[in-house]
Amino acid sequence: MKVIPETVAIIMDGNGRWAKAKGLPRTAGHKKGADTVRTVALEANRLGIKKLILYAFSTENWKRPEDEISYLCKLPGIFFNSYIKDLMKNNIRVTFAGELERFPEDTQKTIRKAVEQTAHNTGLELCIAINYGSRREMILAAQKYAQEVADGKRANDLTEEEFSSYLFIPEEVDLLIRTSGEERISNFLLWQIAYSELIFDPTPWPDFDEASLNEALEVFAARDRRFGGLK
Ligand code: V0D
Repeated sequence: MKVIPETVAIIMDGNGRWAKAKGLPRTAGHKKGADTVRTVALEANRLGIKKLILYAFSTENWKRPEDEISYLCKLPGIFFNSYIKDLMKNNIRVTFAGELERFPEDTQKTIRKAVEQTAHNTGLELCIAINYGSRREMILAAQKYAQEVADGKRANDLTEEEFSSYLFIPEEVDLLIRTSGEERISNFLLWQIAYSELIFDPTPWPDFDEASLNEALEVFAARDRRFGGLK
């Protein structure tokens, strides 16, 4: 049993609700939510977590009002201008998972630049899932595998481990946290959470902090992880 999980994923829910409760526009919730990304990434890095996967934008989010989408597309830039120094100083590496191509060219550029600038950092991997959907991820993996088979690859020996390598995110997730009280997975990491501990925290994402993360890690450490077998 790992006391500190290697891979932690978080569904960062509740930004809009947090803003509404304060009489602010939803975008204010997203901005505060981006500050929380920094806070939680620094704490995860300090604790020795290897990979933190954050669900920032789903394939469903394109249905939101245009002005909200346009603000969300600016957030990677706002985030990096504010925090690239902190990320470098703390040896944090940024990666992303999802289909970047649907974002505006300048948003894509900003994200690629952040990935490049932090590529040699050896601390926490901060993986931002944007325009990500788990079923879509599995379809793309199957298509890529099928293409390789069509090109002559042997097809009769696909293992779980090999299939994982075709996904955006190949790692098993040890702990999945969803903030703001909803108890659903919402098409996030369906393959990767096969043996995860799941924690639903009522705190809206903008109010989540170091203490909230440490509380979740305590619950994680206290649970039996039996993998469906004997201890
Ligand atoms: C809004 C709360 C950081 C959830 C967090 C494009 C939703 C703040 C990024 C980010 C978003 C993205 C890519 C990257 C580095 C940072 C981000 C989006 C939304 C949607 F390489 N926060 N953040 N991206 N929110």
